[in-house]
Amino acid sequence: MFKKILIANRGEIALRIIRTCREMGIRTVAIYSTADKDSLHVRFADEAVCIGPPASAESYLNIPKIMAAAEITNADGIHPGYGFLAENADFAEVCQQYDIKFIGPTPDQIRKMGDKVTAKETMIKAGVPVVPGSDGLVKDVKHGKKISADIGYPVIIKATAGGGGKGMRIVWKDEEFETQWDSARKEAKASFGNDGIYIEKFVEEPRHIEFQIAGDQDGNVCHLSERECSIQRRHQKLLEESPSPFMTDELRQKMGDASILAGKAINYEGVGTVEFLVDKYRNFYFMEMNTRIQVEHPVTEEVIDHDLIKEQIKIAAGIPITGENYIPTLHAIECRINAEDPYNNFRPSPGKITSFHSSKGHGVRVDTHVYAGYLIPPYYDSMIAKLICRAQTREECITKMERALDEFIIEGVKTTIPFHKKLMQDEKFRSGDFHTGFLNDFDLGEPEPDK
Ligand code: MV4
Repeated sequence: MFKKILIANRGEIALRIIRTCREMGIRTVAIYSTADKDSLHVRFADEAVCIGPPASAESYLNIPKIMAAAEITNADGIHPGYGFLAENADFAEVCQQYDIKFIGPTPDQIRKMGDKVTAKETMIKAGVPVVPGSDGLVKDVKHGKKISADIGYPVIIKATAGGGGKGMRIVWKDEEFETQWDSARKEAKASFGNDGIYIEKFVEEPRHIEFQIAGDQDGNVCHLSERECSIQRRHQKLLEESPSPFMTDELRQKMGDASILAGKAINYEGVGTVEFLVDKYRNFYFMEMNTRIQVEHPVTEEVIDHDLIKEQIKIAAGIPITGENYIPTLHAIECRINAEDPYNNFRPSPGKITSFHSSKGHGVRVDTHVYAGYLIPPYYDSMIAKLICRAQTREECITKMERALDEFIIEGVKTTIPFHKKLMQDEKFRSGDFHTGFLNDFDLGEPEPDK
C-alpha cells in the first residue's frame, strides 16, 4: 500500500482525496498555487508545497514543478483528481519514469481513449454499439459530403481530439456542409492543435447516460451502475443522478455488458466512465470514455455505498476488485453549486464568501472546500460545492433536495442555488421526461426578492 500520496489538484476534489487517504492511513502532500494558500486542502494535508503563481500553466498544469514536489516529499503515488493533468498520458508516463505510481490508468490506456477515432475503432472491434458514421478520419470536404449523403442528414462533425463539445458542428443539409466543416476544423486546430475530423449520424434529442466501471491489474472489470447526466448547459453538467429515470432492468443489463466490454477491450485499470447517447427508443451508442474520477462520482458512492477514491487507490496498489456489478437500490441526486449568476447567463461570480451555512441532516452530503470568509479566486473553475442527497426513491430524493437547497446559505457571491430550486419544481424534470436539450428552453423566471 502507498505510504504517501501527492494530490495534483485543488478545491473540493483535493479535499475529497485527502479524506480517503486519512481513513486508509496514507500520508498526503498538497500542492498549491499562491492563489490557494488559504485553501482547506493545504490545511488538511500532512504536508503542502507551494508550486507557483495562480496561472494553471505555471502551477497545477506544470509537470516539472509537480514532479519536483513529489521528489522532495518522497511521495510514492500521485492522485491527479479530475481536470488539470488527470487525462494527460505524458504526465502518467513521467510518473512511471520517476517510479511514482500514477493513480489511474496507464499512459497507453489514456491515449487509446483520448483519441476519439481510435476509441471508436476499438469499441467497434470489441462489439460495443457506436453511432453509424465515417470509417475513421475524413480527408476533405468532398469525402465528408459523400459520407454524409450516404448516412443521411442530419450529421455531426466531431474532432478526434475533442470531447466536451469543442470542434463539434451539426449539419442539417448538404449546402451547409462546407461552412460547418471549415469552422469545426479551425476550432479543433485552435483548441487541440489537431484538426482530425470524423462524422456521425446526428442522434436527435438524446439522453446522456454514463456507466461507472472499475478494472483491476488482473483484468477483472465490473460496472457500478449508471448516472443520468442529461441536465447540462453548453456541455457543463449542472445536475447528475443515479439511477437514470429512463433506465429499465433490461437496458441496464445491456449497457452494463457493453461498458464491461469497453473496459476489457483496453485492459482498463482504475475507475472510469463509459459515456453513451441513448435515443428515445432506448438504442444506445458509445460516445467516449473518461479515464479519470469524475466530478459526479458521489452519486454512485451514495447509491452503492462504496468509496470510489478508495477503490482507485486499492487498484493502483495492485489489490484485485471483487468483479461483481453493483445495482443501486437507493436514489441520489447531485446539484453543482457554482459561483455563477444563473440570471446573467451563468456568468462567473468570484469574490469573497461573506456567509456560509451548509445544508445538513439525514441523507444530505456536501462536498466543498469553501467556508465563510473564503475568497473564490477567478483563475479556476467556478464550482464551489456539490450538494448530494440520497433517499429511498427519486420522489423522496427530490423532496429532500428541495429542503436542502432551502437551508443552504451562501452570501457574497451569486450561485446556481436559485437555478436548482426552480429545476426541482419543473414538471418535466420531476417526471423524468427530459433529454440533453432540456435546458435550452428552460425558463428560470424572475429572481426571488431578498428576504
Ligand atoms: C452527439 C450528439 C448527437 N449525435 N453525437 C456532445 C459532447 C460530445 N461528448 C458528444 N456530444 C454529442 N454527440 C451524435 N452522433 C449529441 C451530443 C450532444 C450532447 C451529448 C451529451 C450531453 C450533452 C450534449 C449536448 C449537445 C450535444
